[in-house]
Amino acid sequence: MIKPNYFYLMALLTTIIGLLPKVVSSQESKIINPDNSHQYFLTDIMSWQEAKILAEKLGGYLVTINDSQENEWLVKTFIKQDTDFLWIGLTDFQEEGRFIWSNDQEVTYINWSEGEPNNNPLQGGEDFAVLNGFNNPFKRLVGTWSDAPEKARLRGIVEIPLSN
Ligand SMILES: [Ca+2]
Ligand SMILES: [Ca+2]
Repeated sequence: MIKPNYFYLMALLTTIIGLLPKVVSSQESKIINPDNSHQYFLTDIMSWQEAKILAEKLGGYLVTINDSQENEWLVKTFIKQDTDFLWIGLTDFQEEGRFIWSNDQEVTYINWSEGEPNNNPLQGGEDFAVLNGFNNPFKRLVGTWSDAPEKARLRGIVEIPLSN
């Protein structure tokens, strides 16, 4: 069942949460993926664009998922029972229907949910990809991807390659 007001409600809730003092920064808990030795962490709740800018400031990028192994590791590591969606680096913001990684890496693997990306017109279009968690309201399979609207406020997955 489609809930068109979901993202609006999430944005409202996020605004309220944003007014509360932050106790712990999620940036403090970076995790290393043994397959590629890259560091990953979750941002606080924010827009895709804000998460992208934060990732780049920290020497990384919004996660690029290059194969099924990386996708599975991300699910195992970052998806909890209450996770709805997490931002990933894929976007068709520049050209509708042509999804690219925001750091210009080649798209070598995709894992869209059935029926996605749908650029949902009820959301005013959708140009920013998410990794679906257990609590996603559209009942997408956990670990598959959907496109979501710019107005959504979510945590994002940042990937930082080794610097040495
Ligand atoms: Ca789109
Ligand atoms: Ca969608």
